[in-house]
Amino acid sequence: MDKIKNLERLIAESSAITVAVHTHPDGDALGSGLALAGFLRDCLGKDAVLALPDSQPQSLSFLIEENASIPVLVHTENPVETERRILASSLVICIDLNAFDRTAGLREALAASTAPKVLIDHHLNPDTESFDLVFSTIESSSACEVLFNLLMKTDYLAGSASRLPRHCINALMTGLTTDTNNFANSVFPSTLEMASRLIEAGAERNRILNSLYNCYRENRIRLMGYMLGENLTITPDGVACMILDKAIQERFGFIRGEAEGFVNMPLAIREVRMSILLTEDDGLFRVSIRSKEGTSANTYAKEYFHGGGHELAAGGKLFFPGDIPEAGDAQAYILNTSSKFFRR
Ligand SMILES: [Mn+2]
Repeated sequence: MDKIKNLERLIAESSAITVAVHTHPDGDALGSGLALAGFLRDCLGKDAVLALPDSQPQSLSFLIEENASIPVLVHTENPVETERRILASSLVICIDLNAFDRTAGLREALAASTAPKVLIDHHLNPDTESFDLVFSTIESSSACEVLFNLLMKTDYLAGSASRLPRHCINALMTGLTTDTNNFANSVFPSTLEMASRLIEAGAERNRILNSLYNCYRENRIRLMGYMLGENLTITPDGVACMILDKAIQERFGFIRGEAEGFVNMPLAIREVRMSILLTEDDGLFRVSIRSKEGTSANTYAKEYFHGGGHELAAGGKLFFPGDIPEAGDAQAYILNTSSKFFRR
């Protein structure tokens, strides 16, 4: 049976549907999750909710506010109700993640659910075993793009983006914009075609850009200046490294998500081949890695940071004690592992 028809049948047979996304939700996770839940509710009349492992960063609160008609359950705030809802759903759709592992507190309930499970994603190595139906396109800018192409093929939309409610159109445009770093990375012909069709259908791009990029707290810009001006180091191999430790976080009143995008900036330096941002958490650093064509951020993340991701954009973790004795040894670890990495 045609996969789209299969998805439409699963949706038609379900009343309570839960859409789930990855932990520390970004613009693509929230945008695709809200657009899908919105489509299911407003276009198909389903009882659809969005389940988040934890809440969104402040900079994306505008998306939740603009989609206020969609019920959102946050596991860290309301674990019992969130898990109960997942277990009571007759269909579960995971979007913008490749495995249950990426959903932190939602993981157990997702794995325990006996409902049919659908995956819609663009990450490498989807865990196809855990799902009944998988729509995974690696050659795609974002989960929003994979979702958009699916939605366009449904009987309800029949190729017409303008039949989507405005809040869905804006949510899709938001994820498309953030996952491509405002159309700088991972842009395929289909990406620009989607953008064009969304704008034609009424996407409010100027307002979205303003909400995304011109509404930060002053702290973020001061912190950015400090990280690039004082903290940045560059190894002889062309690996740029910034370490946002607890002391710096305190000094700048840092809140989670506020360093979004910092890791891309050192790539602007000609000699830099790869850029790494370490953000200290309890007993570990969250590691974000970006690379230029010819260097695999994904391989480096896999080999040294228990992580992975896309070829030029990946992430992982660095534990202490464990990978390094203490937080202060992070810099030496980067120097060591990156020089090994480039001398293989
Ligand atoms: Mn994504």
